[in-house]
Amino acid sequence: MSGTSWRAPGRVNLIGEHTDYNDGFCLPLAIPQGCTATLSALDEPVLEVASAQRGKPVEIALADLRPGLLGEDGAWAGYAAGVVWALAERGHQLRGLSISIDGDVPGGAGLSSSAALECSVAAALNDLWDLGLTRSELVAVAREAENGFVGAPTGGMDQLASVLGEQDRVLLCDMRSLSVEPVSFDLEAAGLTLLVIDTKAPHQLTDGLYGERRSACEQAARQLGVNALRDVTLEDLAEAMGRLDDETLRKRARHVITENDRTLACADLLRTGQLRQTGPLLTASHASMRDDFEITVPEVDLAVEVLLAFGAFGARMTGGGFGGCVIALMEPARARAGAIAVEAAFAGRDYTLPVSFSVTAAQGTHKLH
Ligand code: GAF
Repeated sequence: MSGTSWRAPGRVNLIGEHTDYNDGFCLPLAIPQGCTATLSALDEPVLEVASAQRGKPVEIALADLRPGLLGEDGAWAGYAAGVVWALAERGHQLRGLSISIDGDVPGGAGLSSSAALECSVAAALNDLWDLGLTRSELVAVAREAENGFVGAPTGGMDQLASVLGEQDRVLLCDMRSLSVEPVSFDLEAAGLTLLVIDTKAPHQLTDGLYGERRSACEQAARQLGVNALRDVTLEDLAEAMGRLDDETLRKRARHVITENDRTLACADLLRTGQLRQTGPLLTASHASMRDDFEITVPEVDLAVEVLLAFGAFGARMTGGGFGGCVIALMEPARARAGAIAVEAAFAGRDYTLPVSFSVTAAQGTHKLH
């Protein structure tokens, strides 16, 4: 049976959190961890999804494919099935299909295991069915799977990073125009490590908290009379704060407005090779997520605090929040000691032990064979 195999990466977001659905800016990098999707045609009009990390494969009659079809047990397969559904919604003719996935992005850690899955399947299907979709269309299809089929109201950064990622580059993403500028991020040349601590505090984007933050931002934009919070700049911050009638809305909006500014400032530093100097912006981003956007948890705050005490130039939570991973920009010689210190601090509080590793900026979605 002839088939095709594509690999799509997870991502770390260097800075620019919860800005994507506000039409703002973010600065993600694709990471070496990812998902491989191997697809082949089936004669029967069914979709089979199997995963090396899961038990029983899921089988769906193509005629039945619709959001809400998969129960809790099969929910993991929804990210793959959702891509097939999104293509049908765009008018593509469905054919019998077997999808086999194998991934090494830790799930629920805020590193976009779901986008890696969606993007690997979208790219492989584009190839298998010879659909001729552009990379931007792949991003859109993967995002439609997540928003329309899985039902997670996410903003599109993750799929953009997974498809367009480049080695030793971060992507400055303008989430209004969806334009992407690759910016140099050569950690080795700068003598730095990007340490990731998976705090193991679980995060879930389909639960209400992410959607709640998104609604608050939309409400703040409406009160300010702008299309999206992207339209409020740092110069307008004080005036905007005065016009919002509620303290929670003021905090949510302040995070997004200042975060957009920090993201652009970070890209400016990287363009001139000042990688180390981005540290204070990362740490300020964390404080804003903790105090204004209120999406951090004690495990994440503790990891940031310990890493800064161990010489990190900057540290912050990455991803949607309410748990997940912390990143820290460090000298390689200090990273190991920092990771051990975080473990010790977690043990002292009876938290689940974290897992640490370093990442570099890796290639985006590509064909394996
Ligand atoms: C999650 C979402 F999927 C992204 O769209 C983005 O909003 C991110 O959280 C927060 O920056 O990864």
